[in-house]
Amino acid sequence: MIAEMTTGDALLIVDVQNDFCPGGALPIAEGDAVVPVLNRWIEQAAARGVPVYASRDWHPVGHVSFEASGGPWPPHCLQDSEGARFHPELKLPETVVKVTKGVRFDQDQNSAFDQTGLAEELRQRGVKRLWVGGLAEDVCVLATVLDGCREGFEVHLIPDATRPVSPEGGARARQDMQRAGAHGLAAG
Ligand code: VGL
Ligand code: ZN
Repeated sequence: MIAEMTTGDALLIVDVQNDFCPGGALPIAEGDAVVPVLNRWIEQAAARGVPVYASRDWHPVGHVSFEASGGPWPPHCLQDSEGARFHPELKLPETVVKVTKGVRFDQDQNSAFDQTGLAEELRQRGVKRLWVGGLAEDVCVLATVLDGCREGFEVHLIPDATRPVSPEGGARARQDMQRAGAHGLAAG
């Protein structure tokens, strides 16, 4: 699949941050297992001149998505914290474009496209096809893939480069992504 990356493609890495990996504030089982897989994709992207985008969850103190504010999640990815840093073994290129989200006081932004201008940026760079991996498969990867399809990109999930918060959520997310027209998902 990696061999298919070519001009007009972009690699979009969603929220591969310490807090979503084992030992973090909102750990996803095997979250860190996506890192070596994504490193191979990053290497291939560099070899083929394919741009790399990396989104990050970047919450203010007391964010609306935190339990104490009535949200579903424990505090995580606080701006400038160790937990908000990209996984230390993720080999992001110097040319990586970071997409910061989750900064609003009044609402969460699960999708990397949500009020970030990312769709416009990608179109301006001539991107037509997106290869997506990262965390979590049933939260921010799902929302990003659905928005990417809606925005008219040909979206390919990299199945071994993502992990869900829950297995059931992951199964539902794969169905939803497939229905939306995303590629890379096994039939059924
Ligand atoms: C995410 C839960 C809360 C994610 C972000 O990146 O998937 N999950 N905030
Ligand atoms: Zn969050």
